[in-house]
Amino acid sequence: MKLTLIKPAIGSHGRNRYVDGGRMEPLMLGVLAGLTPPDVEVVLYDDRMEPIPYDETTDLVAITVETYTARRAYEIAGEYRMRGVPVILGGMHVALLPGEAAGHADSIFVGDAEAGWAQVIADARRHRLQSRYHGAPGVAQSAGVQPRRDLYRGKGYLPVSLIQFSRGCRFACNFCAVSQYFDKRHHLRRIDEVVAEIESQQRSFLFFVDDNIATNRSALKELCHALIPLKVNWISQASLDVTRDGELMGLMERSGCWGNVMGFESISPQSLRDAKKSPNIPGFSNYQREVAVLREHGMQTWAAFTLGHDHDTALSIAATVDFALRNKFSFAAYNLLMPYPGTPLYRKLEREKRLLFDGKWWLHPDYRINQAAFVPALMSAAELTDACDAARTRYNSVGAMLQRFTGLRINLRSVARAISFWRYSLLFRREVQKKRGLRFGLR
Ligand code: B12
Ligand code: SF4
Repeated sequence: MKLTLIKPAIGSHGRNRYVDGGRMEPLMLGVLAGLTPPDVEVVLYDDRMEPIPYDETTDLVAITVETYTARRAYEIAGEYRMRGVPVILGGMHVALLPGEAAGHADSIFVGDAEAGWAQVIADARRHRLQSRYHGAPGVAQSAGVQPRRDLYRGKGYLPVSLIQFSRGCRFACNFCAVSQYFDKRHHLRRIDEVVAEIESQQRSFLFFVDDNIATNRSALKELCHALIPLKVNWISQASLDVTRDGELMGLMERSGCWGNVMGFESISPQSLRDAKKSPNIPGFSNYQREVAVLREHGMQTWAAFTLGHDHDTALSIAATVDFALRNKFSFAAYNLLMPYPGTPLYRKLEREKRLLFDGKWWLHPDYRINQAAFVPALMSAAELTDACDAARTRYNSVGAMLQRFTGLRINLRSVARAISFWRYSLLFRREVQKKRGLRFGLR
């Protein structure tokens, strides 16, 4: 039997495909391949930069789907089904909107593959694929499953190994798909298995793709203790409340943490309350304490903002950039608040009849990336789109890069960190420009 795994691209500019210069290894496909019995031949095609050979013989096509890639995933599924090849779809978007996904595939997989993938393969061998499978969200790569990293070779991914320690998050931010998928639960992998995986691969720079690696602080402390002797460097995603635990911050630094993606989301306490961003709220004082702790531990923070909350205006968005520049965050993402299907935010905007693009921006042919998909409260959708674009342009200007580079305890901490700052700052600047006007799908 032969299995074809596919990571869809986001989209294109007319006939030109957008090739993501910052593409990373698709860990979910490596894990799916790792869960597949060894007698099954597995090939992986990454639509982000390589053509898909639709006419190559295969017995089953498995596509991973996020909301951003749904339109393209359905196009690819259509191509294979036209040729009589069975297609199964899985991933976050499928779990959030199974009814929609089912209309584009022979079978859908709702949830984590660990629990039910063996059954899919067994059924596919007998040509008896069921229309729907279910795998409860849980511990990643349970039973010591290792991702098939050999499938990534030669595909030009960034030189960082993706790895998972935990899945899920205990918080319930109203815009977050993860909180819905995991129902605020958190699942930890065994540390000895994580260590074995790190030792089984070559790289010493790791990205823990945990939704919130700090959601269970004692577990993270244990992980840090296990990482110290391995002499690796790592980045991850963590909620800001981690800065309230001095012991943990010290351990993260000692274990090689260079920094985390951290959801600051907003500089307005009212917006934080509206978004139920509870890790940021207690003792809010414009993040002075949190930023001081991050600086003290030399963290190259990637500050993530969501813009378009009901108290936001073009002026408050510009003030958000001032805040980020003043604090010299190494990197920052100015994300439009997006109504992801299945989230409380989506339901609220739907109730208030504020959704644009028929409420399905991810499929709508007129939707362009980084465009507001709802009517904001205090400005027009176009004003919100423009304000976010201006924020990205300003933060990625050469002047701003120089300003944020000069953090003595952070980007100049070592030659490697300085190189990393410039490498990724220039990469993000290029990608921001390339993504402008991008539409979903390739057709
Ligand atoms: C790492 C990561 C990234 C990395 C990308 C890594 C890469 N390889 O390219 C970076 C930082 C670049 C990134 C970017 C973005 N990301 Co991101 N990212 C993640 C994160 C944290 C982990 C994904 C991961 O690798 N997990 C490990 C693998 C093993 O787990 P998994 O993907 O969940 O897969 C399991 C199951 O879902 C299932 N499964 C998945 N696919 C399939 C397919 C089949 C056939 C089957 C059977 C099962 C199955 O089985 C797997 C094993 O259990 C997720 C959060 C999450 N929990 O998914 C967000 C997440 C996927 N990202 C998200 C978003 C919004 C983005 C951005 C759009 C952000 C932005 N505004 O720019 C961008 C662009 C995304 C894109 N498509 O290009 C959202 C997507 C929401 C949605 N509804 O789709 C998520 C869910 C985060 C969130 N808090 O909501 N991201
Ligand atoms: S802290 Fe992050 S991962 Fe957790 S619910 Fe909020 S946005 Fe989602």
